[in-house]
Amino acid sequence: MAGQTDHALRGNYEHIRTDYTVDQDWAAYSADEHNLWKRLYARQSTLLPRYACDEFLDSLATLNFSAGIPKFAEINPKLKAATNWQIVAVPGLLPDDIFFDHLAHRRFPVTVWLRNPAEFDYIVEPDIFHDFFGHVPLLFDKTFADYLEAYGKGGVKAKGLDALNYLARLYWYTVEFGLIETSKGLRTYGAGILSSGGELPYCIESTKPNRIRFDLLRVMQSKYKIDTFQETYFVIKNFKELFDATAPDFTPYYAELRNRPELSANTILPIDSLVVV
Ligand code: HBI
Ligand code: FE
Repeated sequence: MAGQTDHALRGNYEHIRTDYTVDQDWAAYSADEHNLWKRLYARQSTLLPRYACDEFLDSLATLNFSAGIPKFAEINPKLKAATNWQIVAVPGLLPDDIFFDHLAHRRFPVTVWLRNPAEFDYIVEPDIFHDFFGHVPLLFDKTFADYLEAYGKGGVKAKGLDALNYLARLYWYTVEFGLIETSKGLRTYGAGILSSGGELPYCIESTKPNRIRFDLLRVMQSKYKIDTFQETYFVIKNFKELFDATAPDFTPYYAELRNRPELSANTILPIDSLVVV
């Protein structure tokens, strides 16, 4: 989930280590919280087969955390064996540079607190359901995992080049809200969608949003909405397309982007290649 401003964050940042990690106090989760997790998981599971990409579904099928809030320590050995990633417990949103540094070292920050029942359908800040259910299954996919590490390394560099806003857009339109073409039609791989009830059908079936084929600079010049369904989705052919896009050094891209106008979230350019549902 994209970073918000630092004030009034929900998490408890009192006991953070220098890298902002904390311990997951699994015993502290209440029965009600485990039950809310179960309900969230069950609701998403009814929707996933029609809208999630196979890489997500296949990975989810090998994991077993439908019964309640998972223990990070239990999933980490499996994740390490699969793609040498680890999840680290954090109190919530992190400063961009800390976040990027974790990704650059194949550590994915997962929030430890769970939303309250009134937020069953929508939450502004990433909670453990968004982070774990939405993001963790794809960390088991080698190509996607490599993309995330490359993204993190790019972010560490972007900080110095004052280009974080461009990278935040790339994260938003891929990792959070990306669509992918498959032999079965359009599917999503975006964590912000996969962990959301309403946006899963919307992103694939609604005629309202634009769906534009992925183009790196086009994505990085496009603003996004944080509190409504997306007005535009970008569509990739496969994860290798994402990984290859992050291979070059981005410095010249940032120079080019500074000469381009920022685009509103619902812009369509004549050069855009549209995907029609
Ligand atoms: N912190 N914990 C956490 N999770 C995120 O997804 C996250 C973040 N900080 C910043 C951020 N995402 C985005 O702005 C990235 O594009 C940097
Ligand atoms: Fe997220």
